[in-house]
Amino acid sequence: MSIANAVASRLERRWPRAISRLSTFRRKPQYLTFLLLPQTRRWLYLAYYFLAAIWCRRFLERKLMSRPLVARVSDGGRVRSEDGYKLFDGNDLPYVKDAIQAATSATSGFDWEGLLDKQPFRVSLDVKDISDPRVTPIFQLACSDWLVAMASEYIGSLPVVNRISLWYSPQHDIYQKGRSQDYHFDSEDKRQLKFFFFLDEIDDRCGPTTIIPAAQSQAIQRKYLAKTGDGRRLGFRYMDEEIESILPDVRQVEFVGPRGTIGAMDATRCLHRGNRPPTDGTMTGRRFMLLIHYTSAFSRMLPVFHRSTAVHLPGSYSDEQRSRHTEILGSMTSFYNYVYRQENPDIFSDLSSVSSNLQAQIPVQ
Ligand SMILES: O=C(O)CCC(=O)C(=O)O
Ligand SMILES: [Fe+2]
Repeated sequence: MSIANAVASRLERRWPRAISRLSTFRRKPQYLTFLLLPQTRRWLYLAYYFLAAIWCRRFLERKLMSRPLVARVSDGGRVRSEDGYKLFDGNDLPYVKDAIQAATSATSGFDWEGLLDKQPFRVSLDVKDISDPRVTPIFQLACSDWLVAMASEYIGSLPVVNRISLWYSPQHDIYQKGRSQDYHFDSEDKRQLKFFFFLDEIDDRCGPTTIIPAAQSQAIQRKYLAKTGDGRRLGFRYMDEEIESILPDVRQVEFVGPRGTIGAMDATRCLHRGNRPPTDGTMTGRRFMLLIHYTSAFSRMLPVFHRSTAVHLPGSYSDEQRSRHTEILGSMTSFYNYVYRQENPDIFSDLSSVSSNLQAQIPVQ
């Protein structure tokens, strides 16, 4: 073995994640902000302003495009900055019922349990085939006025969809420390919103997503950092007892409710965890949700070039609606077309290790 190989394999054993990021960067340099920057709040801001500066015209356009939508968001209908989350009934909101129906019927008879050997407590199935008419109502929901308005108002400009997926967790009693079952922050963007649409009822015994409001979450991070020197990197896991000792009056909000309930959270600003069995062991049921995840168009997840692809949803739409589809879904589509599909195994494929393509999995009836 040459010296260079020996060094490379030693580095790989020591810092496997860092090395695979570097080798992915060599092949996909457009993802420099995603692959190379440390995952701290400060770097999320820097990545955002770096991409916004490079794309300053698009940045202004996206701010302007969001204005008329944002003007329609009522005070009671917005995600407040100090909360960073909102739990509400979606049953009467446009497109929600159709999307829920589409998600349920597209996956009826689907072998969820068959995917569970990879991650025993959660399977996620990406909804990514823009041309599949069975899931068009889900894409229409993702582009709908009320939802895009809510996300724009919170994120600060016309957002993009980062990912749409179906999350299925069986009735289980598995708790693995250090996973998303423990409190953590995510790091996709300085602000982001994940909308969970409940496909079944979720109660406090089926591992609901549990959130600490943004203002309290930030205080916990600051205090924890001051006390231990740890937790600057987003992704750090906080134990429940540590949180309760740092902030005895901490509020822990559970995303529970009947089918059609919507839970929205900013996973960067709110500590959150989920899918944890109750302490006495028995779960009352499975958890089944549709996730529509928005970030800004300048998040560290997005590339510096090849940023968007025109989206043609099946059906007839006005020019204005078509351009909305591309503004919102174009970067997700571009990612799946040009990056995810490439054969070389790399960091992008393990981002979605348990996800599978709906199209490939479900036979067309
Ligand atoms: O509810 C869960 O399973 C945790 C979710 C989570 O960590 C996330 O959506 O970022
Ligand atoms: Fe998370």
